Amino acid sequence: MTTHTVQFTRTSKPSALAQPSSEAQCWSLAQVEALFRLPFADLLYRAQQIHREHFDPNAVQLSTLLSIKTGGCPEDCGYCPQAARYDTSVKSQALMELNDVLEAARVAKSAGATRFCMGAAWRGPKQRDLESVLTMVREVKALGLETCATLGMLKDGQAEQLKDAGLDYYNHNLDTAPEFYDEIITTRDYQDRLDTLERVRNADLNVCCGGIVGMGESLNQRAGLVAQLANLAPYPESVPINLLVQVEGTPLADTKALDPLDFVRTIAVARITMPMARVRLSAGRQQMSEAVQALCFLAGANSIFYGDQLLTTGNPEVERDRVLLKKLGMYPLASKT
Ligand code: SAM
Ligand code: DTB
Ligand code: SF4
Repeated sequence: MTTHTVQFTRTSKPSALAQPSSEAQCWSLAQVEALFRLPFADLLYRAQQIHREHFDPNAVQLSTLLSIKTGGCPEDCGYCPQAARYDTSVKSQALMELNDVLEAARVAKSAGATRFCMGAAWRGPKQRDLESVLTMVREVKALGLETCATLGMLKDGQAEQLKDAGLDYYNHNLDTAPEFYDEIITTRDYQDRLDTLERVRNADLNVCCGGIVGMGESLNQRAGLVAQLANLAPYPESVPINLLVQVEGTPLADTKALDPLDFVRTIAVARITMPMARVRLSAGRQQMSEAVQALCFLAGANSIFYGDQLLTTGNPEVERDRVLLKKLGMYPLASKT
């Protein structure tokens, strides 16, 4: 009989982000890959145990997204419908007016979201644009919502300005493993992403950082992404795991679809390697059956994007999600205000 053994010990090694290395913990790629190769039931059992040690397994955190500036992006991320260079159906839209953002935030809050995430299709924010976003952050926060922003790469001092305005989380994804990265994006490198994450961490903002699976990466590369995330020191508070949304006109539109069970495995491995993080079942839910989503919750996902729209693509309707959560006996995490 074949036995599958996985060492759950974490060995000491310096981390990617500057941290006191003696304290830093590290997952080896082999350890993470071994988790992916566990029998499905053993993997989910392990993930469940860890999940239940740290969280109410029936509570799910709800974040609503709003694209505050859409399309026309100069970057070449191969998955993204907002890159100017790809011919997609996305219509560009300049930075939204404050009042329209606040109206969307009010709707999100009254639907039950606790966090509002504002996304902009920028390489990074110009100071003038950042100032408009700072006002949005202040006012969304004043509505009693947690605030999150994803604006691209940050320069020195910008994370501090966001923190001072009341931002709770900054989302910036590693997207994939370093070894696969160059096949997806060439206009910024992996180190640029790590640098922005370091700025976010140093400004005492919560880090929201995850990636996309189903882009044609190998199992080893999927493990490489999770190892990178888990070895950030400390690992992110929030980890969005996105399933590629295949959008016509993008280079990745015709990628072979990932086996849904491999997506569930990715959630489970993220849960095991980052026990206290909120692991978000992110993009790709509209294409996913309820049964697969239920498996993701069993695997340790405890957050979703909630609202009919992601940034430019669809998400399950609010009412459908309410029904799903009720069917599963799950409930939204309550707002703190
Ligand atoms: N422009 C900023 C940036 O790239 O940092 C912020 C917005 S960008 C759209 C945020 C994240 O959305 C990307 O890093 C990627 O992980 C995710 N994303 C974009 N298009 C996607 C797609 N088609 N499927 C799944 N995730 C996607
Ligand atoms: C994240 O990890 N996923 C979200 C959010 N962070 C910004 C974005 C998903 C975008 C899916 C494609 C779209 O709607 O444009
Ligand atoms: Fe631009 Fe962000 Fe899309 Fe990349 S993911 S093309 S940076 S909007």
